[in-house]
Amino acid sequence: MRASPEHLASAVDALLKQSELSREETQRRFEQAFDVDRWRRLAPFASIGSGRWDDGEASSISDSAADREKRRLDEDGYFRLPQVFDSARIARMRRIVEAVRADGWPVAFAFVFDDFWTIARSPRIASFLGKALGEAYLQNTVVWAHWVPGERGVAGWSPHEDYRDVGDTFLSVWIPLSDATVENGCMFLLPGASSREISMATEERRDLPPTVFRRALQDVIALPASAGSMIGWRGDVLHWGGANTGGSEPRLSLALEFRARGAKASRFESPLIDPRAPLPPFRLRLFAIVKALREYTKFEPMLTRYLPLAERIFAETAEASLSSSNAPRAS
Ligand SMILES: O=C(O)CCC(=O)C(=O)O
Repeated sequence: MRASPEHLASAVDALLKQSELSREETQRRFEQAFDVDRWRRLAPFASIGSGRWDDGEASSISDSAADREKRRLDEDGYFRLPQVFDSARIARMRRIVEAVRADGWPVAFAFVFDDFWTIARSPRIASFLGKALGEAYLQNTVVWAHWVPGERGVAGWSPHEDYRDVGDTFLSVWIPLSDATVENGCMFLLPGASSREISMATEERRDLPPTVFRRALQDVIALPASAGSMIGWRGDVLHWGGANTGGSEPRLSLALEFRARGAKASRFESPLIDPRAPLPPFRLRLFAIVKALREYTKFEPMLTRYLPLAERIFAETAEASLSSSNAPRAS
């Protein structure tokens, strides 16, 4: 006899529930999460709260590449900038992610370290983001780090849009810390009008006309990107992390989001932070990490085991999201 999809789904839910951290483990990790010195010992080569946020021109985007990619963003809703970041910096960030993972944390906890907040603050990156969103742009506090194991069949996040109807007031930025290839699950997207058509049909659970379906398949863009590149997309572009087709290297990456100043941001994005101001305080970093963790079990069900921990940290740090000094409030 074959199990029905409903049976399988509830069996998976039960297994995920069983894999939740024990109360003792949750308590231990809760205490460790707030122990800044412990994080520093975990990655002694990285800083937390160094107060230094301008890393000069440790990133490079030529004027011609910036112009070309701005045009692509305007026409197709995405951009791809190869080899933007200094390789030593990317290697250090990769080591942070590895250390965090080896210590049993979801890799997004790498965002307790300064590097993950300074990476998009160099003058070159700021200039590109300014072109894309207007000079006075802000960062929201939706951040994430990805580790897609180097095993056939494992995939990144399933197809989704980040925010619909936000036009050019929103930009997602995605930075690979290891080479993201077609074999190990690089990003894919569907640019332009096809994106909207497919998303609407999926949401309304309606069939797609075969012509639309075929055209969409042909329109898909693969975005292989070597470590230290920077790619990104507008809020209404359908995108997803590909499936590993046999690559043995894990795919490591991080994601940040930016907003035009004055844009109406969602509650989830709040608080917005000013990338020209000092780096977010430690508690706000923890808040951002667990805010995302609570939400992203929909893409990474294995995170469910950390939910009780995320809820406790979220409750403990919620006040940090209100008192963030440089935060213009989201509506
Ligand atoms: O890295 C992935 O698999 C998905 C990333 C993504 O979709 C996002 O950051 O919005």
